[in-house]
Amino acid sequence: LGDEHDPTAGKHLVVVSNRQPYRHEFEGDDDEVVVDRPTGGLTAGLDPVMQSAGGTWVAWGDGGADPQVADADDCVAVPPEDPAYTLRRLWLDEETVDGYYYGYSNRGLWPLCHSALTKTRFSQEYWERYRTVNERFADAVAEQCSGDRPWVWFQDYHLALAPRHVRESGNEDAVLAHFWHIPWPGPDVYRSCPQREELLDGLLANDLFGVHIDRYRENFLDCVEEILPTAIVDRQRSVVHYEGGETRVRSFPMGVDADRIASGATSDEASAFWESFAADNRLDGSDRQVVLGVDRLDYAKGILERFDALEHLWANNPEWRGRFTYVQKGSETRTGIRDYREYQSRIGEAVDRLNDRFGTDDWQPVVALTEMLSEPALAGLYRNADVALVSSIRDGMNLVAKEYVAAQVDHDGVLVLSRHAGVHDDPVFAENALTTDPLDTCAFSDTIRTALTLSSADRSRRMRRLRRSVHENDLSAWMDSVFEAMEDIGEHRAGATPS
Ligand code: GDG
Repeated sequence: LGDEHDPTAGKHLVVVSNRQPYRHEFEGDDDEVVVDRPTGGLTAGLDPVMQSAGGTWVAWGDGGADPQVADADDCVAVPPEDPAYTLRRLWLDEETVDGYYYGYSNRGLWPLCHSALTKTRFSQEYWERYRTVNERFADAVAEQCSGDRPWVWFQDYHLALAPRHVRESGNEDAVLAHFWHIPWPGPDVYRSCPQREELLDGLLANDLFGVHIDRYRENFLDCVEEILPTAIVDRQRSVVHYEGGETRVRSFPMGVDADRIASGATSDEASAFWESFAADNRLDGSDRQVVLGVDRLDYAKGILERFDALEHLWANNPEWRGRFTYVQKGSETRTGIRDYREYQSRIGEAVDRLNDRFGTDDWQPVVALTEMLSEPALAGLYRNADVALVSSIRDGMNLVAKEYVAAQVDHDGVLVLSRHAGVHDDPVFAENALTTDPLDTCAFSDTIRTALTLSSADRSRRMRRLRRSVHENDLSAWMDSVFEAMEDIGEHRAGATPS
């Protein structure tokens, strides 16, 4: 956080998220407890804040299906070697996880918010589970709320109902904030949700509701206006008055830990990873370029559309065969859901198809990398990629785009960016990345060719502007702006009701 003022100082902070920052597992014959550390993004960024502020992090114990783990204490002090805050775990059985996580959250809300209505399933059973889990989260939060005006910060779409329960369990004074990491759709899409009123009712118990960009903020206000007749929307202040409360709706474009990524990119581990990867895939010692995609294998990321564009490029421009290799770093995700299993197997088929169709004795067009990489290894991959493709059909922000930029310490890479990723709403990205529409195969393929032929001066000019912006608007600046908004709400409330 900023040097001069730390808004979290002296606050009792409760962070609530589906995933936990530290995962405790039993290993070996003597059941030694091994602790997984937070990696990347929000969890790694918030962990030091929690370590200095103290407080509690409430999360799903993930691993609770294992009876050994389920017997573990609900609360554990973390980090293990120097305990600074409490991790409160909720143990969820398999049926609950199926309904709350795979069901309502990821077959209902995820496709709804990504406007993928044909993939959206809402069942009464999913909804019941989602409600119950949200109540359990809220109870755990309420137990942890102490002191004067505690701060509670909810993360994401798994927890839309919890704020209302926390508010109603005697926490009128708590400052409740929520950050929604995925898009918020317009009313035309949102009204397809059978529980459209209940979800908004839950979220409007927050004092602050944050999304990545103004477009989602406007969509949210449009939905409230259409769906909750008793809510009053003040467009000028971007505030909703509802059920006696006031919710400020704000956009906070999330950033990445740019310094950490840049130092990862120049580390020995990054070079060692890259050297061996390049040697294994015949990328070293040649002028063959590298085009990279890094994604969870999710239909919202437009990965199949990317393969269509690559196939179009190599089919129609044979002179480009052998001149670049496409590396797909992909992590399996949500494999408990059929749509995901099918999507992931279609990606495998596309990789084989392109390699069979265009591959030669000394060139493999597509390299699929499925292992989870360490942060420095990933940064090494980003640094050495001449072009990165981000082709989301819809995406809340897309941190991969920002990480690629942060790792470009040599300023010679080009970012090809879908106009449908939240990050594209940032004018610096819109102007300095090459914009593409993943659904327009022909144009997408042309944009990839343009990226591969951009002059070195143009690459450098664009990348320098992007890097400046990614450093100025990094993860800690993002957290600062959320905490400052919470502080303002707390002060406003203190002024209104002196304690
Ligand atoms: C949601 C929203 C929003 C991937 N492979 C490895 C690895 N990763 C990391 C990347 C990046 C993260 O996964 C993916 O983040 P994204 O932002 O691209 O996407 P989602 O997972 O869908 O995240 C999204 C985000 O929330 C934040 O609000 O931007 O729109 O959908 O950080 O680095 N990390 C490591 N090894 C890998 O192999 N270490």
